[in-house]
Amino acid sequence: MTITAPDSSRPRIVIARAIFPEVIEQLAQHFEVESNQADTAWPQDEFIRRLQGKQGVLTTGGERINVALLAACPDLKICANMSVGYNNFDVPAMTAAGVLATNAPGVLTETTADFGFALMMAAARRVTESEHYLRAGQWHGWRYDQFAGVDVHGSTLGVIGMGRIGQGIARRGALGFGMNVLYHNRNRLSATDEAAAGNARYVTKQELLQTADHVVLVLPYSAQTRHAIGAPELALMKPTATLTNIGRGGTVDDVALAAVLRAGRIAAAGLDVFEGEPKVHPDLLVCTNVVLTPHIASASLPTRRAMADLAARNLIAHLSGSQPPTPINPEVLGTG
Ligand code: 8YV
Repeated sequence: MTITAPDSSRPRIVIARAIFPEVIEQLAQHFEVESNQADTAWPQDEFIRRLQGKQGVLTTGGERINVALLAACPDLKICANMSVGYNNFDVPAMTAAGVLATNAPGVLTETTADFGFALMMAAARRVTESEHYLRAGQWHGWRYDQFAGVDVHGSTLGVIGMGRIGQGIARRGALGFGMNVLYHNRNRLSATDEAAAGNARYVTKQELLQTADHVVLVLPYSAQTRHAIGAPELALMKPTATLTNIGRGGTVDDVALAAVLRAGRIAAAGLDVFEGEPKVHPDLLVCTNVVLTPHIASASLPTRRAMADLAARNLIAHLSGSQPPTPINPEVLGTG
């Protein structure tokens, strides 16, 4: 839908998915806006067609910006992701084409860390499994070991992927639940950041997997992190441990995970992201000891609004020649 009468002097942008009407109104004050408020997923060829002749696009994290799209859309100057993850962007190709990539870091950290903690606790204490049992009318009385789970307080938390969100989870664990915090990351944090993250201790991935009672993954997806947790890694975990993933689908081998869950080789898992989502592997769907949520870790209304606002600020700044707040490839700035 076109929001305003076309005015060829204003930059033209596409909003790839439904977002807050107030944010669209704000963007329409600056741009000719074509917006997918119907929210039906555009196939890639239609997405490309709609981006032709446009200078900007607001993406939500799922739309692919690749070499073919960039070649077909030479007017494009900026792709603003309304997400912190940006594995939907081919950043080197965007840089080569002089197209700015921006994401939405910071504004979703605490909300996403809250959810990671909730998912971990739900897995450890069997919250959804026991609720399904109750709703199915199967609850006929108390029993000493009914839905007995594993403790969170005082246990060892292992965070793999210690960016802002990972550090937020570590803080929650240490300060709120007296957890001993281990982490593994591409780079070791500074001593100050380790102290702020609950005196987190940097360990190898192997030590973390062997020692942690609750492993939480907050990894971005890349060729390097694909199946970072597969059968060999799962085999290292304690039989009483839980695994929670709020990073990206594909960092865990879902088939291998379903196999260890079914076998009771680990206690439970909590997954907000999946390989090939929104499809979820059928082996996971039949496991009772996994909590499954539809990629909602950042989904509080104020946070989603802040993410959309930040994407809009990036579009407005870049297309009006000012400094965008959160560039991914700042080397593009000043070259056009
Ligand atoms: C988004 C996310 O909602 O920011 C991210 O990286 O995973 C979520 O907060 C998601 O990317 C939307 O596709």
